Amino acid sequence: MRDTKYMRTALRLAQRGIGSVEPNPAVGAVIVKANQIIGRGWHKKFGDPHAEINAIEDCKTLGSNPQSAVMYVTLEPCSHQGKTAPCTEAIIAAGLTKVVVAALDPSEHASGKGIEQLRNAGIKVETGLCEKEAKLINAPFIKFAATGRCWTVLKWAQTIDGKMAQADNTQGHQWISNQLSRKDVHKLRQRVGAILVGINTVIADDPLLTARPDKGKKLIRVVLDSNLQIPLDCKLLATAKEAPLLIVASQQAHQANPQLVEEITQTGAEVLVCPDAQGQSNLPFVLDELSKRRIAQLLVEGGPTVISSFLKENLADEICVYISPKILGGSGSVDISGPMAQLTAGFSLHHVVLKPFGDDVRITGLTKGALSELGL
Ligand code: AOF
Ligand code: ZN
Repeated sequence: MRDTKYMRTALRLAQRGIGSVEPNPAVGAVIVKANQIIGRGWHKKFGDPHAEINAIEDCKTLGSNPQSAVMYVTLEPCSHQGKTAPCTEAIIAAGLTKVVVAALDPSEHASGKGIEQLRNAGIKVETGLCEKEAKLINAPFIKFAATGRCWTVLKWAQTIDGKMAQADNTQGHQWISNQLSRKDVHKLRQRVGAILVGINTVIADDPLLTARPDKGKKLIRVVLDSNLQIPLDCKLLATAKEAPLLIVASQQAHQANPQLVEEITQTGAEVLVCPDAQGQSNLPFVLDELSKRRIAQLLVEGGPTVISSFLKENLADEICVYISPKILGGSGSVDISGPMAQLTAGFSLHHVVLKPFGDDVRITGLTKGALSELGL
């Protein structure tokens, strides 16, 4: 019982890093001696010291000695020299006698090596406590480390009657979700390495697709634009030198429009040519390409056709929907239920979390495919 309580504390600490540590994992650690927590730590920011190091440092700051204490850590400690020195060495040097680990790290540089090193040094290691919770916190990291394929999140906002926009947009852009929900979307953008939309979204909304406020994160902005219809005066192209932009075009459109390709490239954007898919979807190619570029997490922000394609092809891991308590009826347009009707079989989400944002409600959940990738 006590063990679980300490690990849950470490899990809560880990969560503080979400949005700042990616593509690395969010990790938490607590150090316990004589039934007292004597040090706490978590990984705060990409490139900064790991959770274990911060917990050992915290003991020192608080004037306690970690010698003969037990560490509860949410992920297997690293044993490799990365941006920081191996945590296993620090754990051994601090004189801890036991380490309780929630989830193993499936990365090539880890996968059991950290645990082996601790055991070889005579430290008792237990694994698997709160493993499910630990895997869920770091689901994108675990999938990417284990499979080399990026975790895909589909996000959209809709009214109760499934509308994603106002029919009349002569007044400029009118939002479906409220300001609190939109702020939350920017937190989600901080988590991911790339963000993807279809060309219709670019034409209708002229989005910027950056994470705001700017914390220095350079998301790759991806536009599915088979026929190269991107307006040359759009905000995405205007900012292509400041934030990476990838325009995904068909081979045919690329060959037929050399001048246009040149103009797009001149802005600083990259045109990625999809090999002729013979009428098949090009999404697997795009996901492969992003994974090759070490993108561990992709956010798909629509519109409805693109979202439905990811679902139809079983390429989504996580779904995040903001529902606004409105019924737009005839004054709404862009109906999510239209393209969704092409899904031959329905399905339910797993590990669902509901969260209110003012009057809006956010529903998040994982697909069955995601669960099997995580071994849950
Ligand atoms: C983290 N934070 O608290 C732990 C990690 O590039 P580095 O040196 O920061 O090492 C990153 C790897 O270290 C990461 O992929 C994971 O395997 C391991 N553990 N990483 O960022 C942490 N404990
Ligand atoms: Zn480490």
